[in-house]
Amino acid sequence: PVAAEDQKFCLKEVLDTFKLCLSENKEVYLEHYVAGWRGLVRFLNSLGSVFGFISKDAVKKIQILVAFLNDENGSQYVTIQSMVKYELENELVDLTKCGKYPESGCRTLLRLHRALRWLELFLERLRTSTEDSKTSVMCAEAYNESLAQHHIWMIRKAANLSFCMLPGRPAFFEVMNVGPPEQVLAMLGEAIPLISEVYQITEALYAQHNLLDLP
Ligand code: 1Q0
Repeated sequence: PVAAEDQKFCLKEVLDTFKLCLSENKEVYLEHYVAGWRGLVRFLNSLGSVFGFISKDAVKKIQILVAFLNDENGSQYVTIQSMVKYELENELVDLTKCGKYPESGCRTLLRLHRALRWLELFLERLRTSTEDSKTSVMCAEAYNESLAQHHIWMIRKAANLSFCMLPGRPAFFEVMNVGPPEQVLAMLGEAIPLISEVYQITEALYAQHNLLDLP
């Protein structure tokens, strides 16, 4: 059998997964959130092994969250909201410095949450780009505006180096596997507001509970 990470990427599938993330009362389902990231990792893997250090970290974080979901307390992890409530009430989060819970659901999800902001910024640049725009520049700008602020110098350096290896815009659109560029742009127009809403809801939740700087 082919591992999920090796299946051919299709942007539409990832979009559909992020659509499933939001419940009626605007809670975020962890299962679908994680599935969305799995799809993105699949895309990243199809771009080549230079991005291996990025996808490895993402996979590790996905696995930590999936383990919580499959654990006996899995029902507490159905939504990000219930996870935050459960972990805080049971003091399962290191709030100020690393201690007993270096891999809490809250701190692990925060890393992916910050990366989601990068994704939103990057996709917005892609959507408004022109034929001669450089994916590497768009990616670096989005990164430096968001995720980079949370990374140590060495990671920033490695990340910015790897961006130079991104395929150009036409090849990039090709890998998305959506169809001609017009369709890619339309799909992005649909995806970005969704991703943005999931981001905003999580951001507000984390801000409300003072969790935006978890070590
Ligand atoms: C397309 C190029 C992808 C560029 C991804 C930008 C993010 C760069 C991040 C590089 C850092 C990775 C190394 C590990 C960092 C960790 O130290 C850090 C913090 O965790 P911790 O435990 O040390 O406190 N981890 C993170 O910040 C998490 C980073 C997760 C990044 C997940 C990126 C998944 C990539 C997806 C590709 C999407 C392509 C978009 C186009 C598709 C259209 C929908």
